[in-house]
Amino acid sequence: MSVFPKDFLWGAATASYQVEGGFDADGKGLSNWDLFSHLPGTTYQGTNGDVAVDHYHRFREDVALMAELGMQTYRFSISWPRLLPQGRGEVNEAGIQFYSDLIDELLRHNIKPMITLYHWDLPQALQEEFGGWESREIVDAFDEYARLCYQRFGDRVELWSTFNETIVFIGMGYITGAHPPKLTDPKKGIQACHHVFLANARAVKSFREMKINGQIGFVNVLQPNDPISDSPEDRRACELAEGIFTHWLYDPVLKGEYPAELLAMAQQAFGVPYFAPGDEALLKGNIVDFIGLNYYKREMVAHNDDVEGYAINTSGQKGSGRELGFKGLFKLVRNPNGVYTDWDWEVYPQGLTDAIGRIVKRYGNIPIYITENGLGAKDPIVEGEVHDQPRIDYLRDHIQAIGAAIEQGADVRGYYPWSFIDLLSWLNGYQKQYGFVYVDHDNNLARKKKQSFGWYQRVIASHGEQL
Ligand code: BGP
Repeated sequence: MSVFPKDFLWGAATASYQVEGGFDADGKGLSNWDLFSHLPGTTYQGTNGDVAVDHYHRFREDVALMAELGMQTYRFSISWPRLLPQGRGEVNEAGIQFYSDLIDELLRHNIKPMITLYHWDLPQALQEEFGGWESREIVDAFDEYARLCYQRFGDRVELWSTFNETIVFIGMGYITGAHPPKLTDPKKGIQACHHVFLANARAVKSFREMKINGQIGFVNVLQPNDPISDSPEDRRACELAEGIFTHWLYDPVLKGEYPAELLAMAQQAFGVPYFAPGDEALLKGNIVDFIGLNYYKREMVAHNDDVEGYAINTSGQKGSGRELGFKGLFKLVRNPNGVYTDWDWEVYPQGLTDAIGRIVKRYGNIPIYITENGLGAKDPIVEGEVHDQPRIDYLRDHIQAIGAAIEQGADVRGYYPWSFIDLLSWLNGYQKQYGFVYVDHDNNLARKKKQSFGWYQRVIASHGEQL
């Protein structure tokens, strides 16, 4: 008998900027990514999402493929500037219509939508007006946008999440500078992150005030960190990494407060986060209903007296990146016994079971959705067929790891592999493929089912028994 609960949902995920295209279609405003990706040297070979895989114009064909795959749920994000070209104020009805049609099409095929409100494409107008996440004004603007979405789609959509992976858009936007707004300013980053938590809390509050019939959650990176040795220095470094990468991002949305020791460290070193009157109560009073976990890899951690900075492998040439280090705090190091992808990500399914266990231990038995998980690879085409056996192996092992977590008592309610279709990888172009569906960029973006498509179809049909 299947270890997956009867109403466990099988799905897949995407995000607006990575699939939609139509960057200026039908009144859409520009996002921060529409500009950033056109700056020289920011993305792999200058790739961008202007056209992406044209899901904006082909969503009916894509939903038909989702239905054929047997998907029971689909996680996608809404492009904020498609609905509100200036970030607030005037509504673009054509943008509303697109998502409304997409939702109807999904429901017609019995596919439950899961909406992500913010998957990194900020209206550029708000970046220019007040510095985007750096300003407290963003909290009102986000709430206005969230309310608009609840009002227009809340009658048909039950599963919502406010943010995707705050550590990435804040960490890379404000600390490493690899995402917009391209800053390396931890002080601004920590305060911007605080505004994200406030915006989340306000949007959760509005969701409840408007009595939307559903659940609202927050999606985080799930990255288990393990010390490279048993030495007290490495263990301490690992605790710090776990604190910064995990507790800093999860505590405010699941406990309504920051981890105390780290909060004191940040306020001493940078004088932030600054709390205005009411912030504490807002965070405390608006805990999310579920947590979404995006799992790709674990990291090994060592104490660090020398390394500062890092280099990202965006080419898929093994070993071309350099692991992240914060001098005096910790560094990420390669596991000598580890198996790595071509982008130098460790493949470690056991880490998913372990990390879910750690979440349950710290936050209790909260509802969990695995909102992303997948293998980025260059899939070979052999005699016209897209062969992606390594992806099948990766997903099978991770589904088993979820099964193990469920057997240990975790309340995991659904699985959304990344991604439904090959799409734009933010910094790695179209060469880093994740999908069940291949897109032929040399043939009018024609869709083609991969080997993994038939495999996942059987997984869903057997409710996870036929792996
Ligand atoms: C997550 C993002 C996704 C997706 C995925 C794969 O961090 O939420 O949007 O891009 O990672 O990452 P990448 O495309 O860098 O391989």
